[in-house]
Amino acid sequence: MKIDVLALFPEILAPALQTGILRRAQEADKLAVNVHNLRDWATDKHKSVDDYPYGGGAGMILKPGPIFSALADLNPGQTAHVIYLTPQGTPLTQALAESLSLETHLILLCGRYKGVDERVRDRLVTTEISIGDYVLSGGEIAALVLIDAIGRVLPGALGDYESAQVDSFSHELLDHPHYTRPAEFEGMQVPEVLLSGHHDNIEKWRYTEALRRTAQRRPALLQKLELTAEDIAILKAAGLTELK
Ligand code: 6GU
Repeated sequence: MKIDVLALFPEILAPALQTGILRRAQEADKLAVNVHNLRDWATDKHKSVDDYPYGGGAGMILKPGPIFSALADLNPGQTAHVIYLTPQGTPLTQALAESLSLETHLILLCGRYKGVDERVRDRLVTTEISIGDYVLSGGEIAALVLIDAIGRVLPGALGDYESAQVDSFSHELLDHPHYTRPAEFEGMQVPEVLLSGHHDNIEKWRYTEALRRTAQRRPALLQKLELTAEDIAILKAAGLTELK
C-alpha cells in the first residue's frame, strides 16, 4: 500500500507517521507514506496556492492549477484512488477503512480554508471522506485519522490485529471492560469470572458486557444488528428492555 498525502501543512503528519503501528507498518514495507507540500507545485514567485472566491465572500479557495500539476506528477497513470478529505464526504467507518486497505495506491488531498476549486472534485477526486460531523481547520488531521485506521488493518501490519479478531463480536459491538493486575485495587475487585480460568464463562461475560455497553451508549449501533433470541434474553436479564 502506497499513500501520497498532498497538504499545505505536511509537518502535522510527520510525528504520528513515525510512531507506533504506523512506523512499524512502514518499516515492514507493508506501507509507504509520502507527504508532499502543495506549495511545491505553485508556479508564481510568491508560491501562492489559494485565491479569492468568484462571486465574493469570506475565505480563500485552493486554486486548481497546483493541485492538477501535483496529481499529474503523483498519479501519471491515473490508477490511484484519489480521496479528498472534507466534512461533506462519506462518513468514515471501520468497513470503509477495511475496504480502502485493499487498495494499492491512495492519494489523500487535504483541504484548507474554504476548500478546493470545484473542478478539482469534478475531474480528479475518486472519493470524498469526512471523519465526523464537526469542522476541522484543515484536512491534515483527518488524513492522519484515515491513515491510522487503514494502517492498523493492513494484513501483517499489526500483531494485535489478528488477536483483535479473536473476539468474534469485536467489530459490531463496543468493547467489553478490561482489567489487569492487581486483582484488588483501592478496594475495587476484578470481576470473579475473569479470575476463574473458565474460558467459556469468560467469553460469555465479555459478550454480555459488550452487548450491555452498546445498548447503553450506542443504541443505534445495536439497532442495525440482527440480534438473536439469546442476545435479547441477555439484554433483558441485564435490565435493558427498550430495545427489541
Ligand atoms: Cl475530512 N476535513 C475537515 N476540514 N473537517 C472535517 C473533516 C474533514 N471531517 C470532519 N470534519
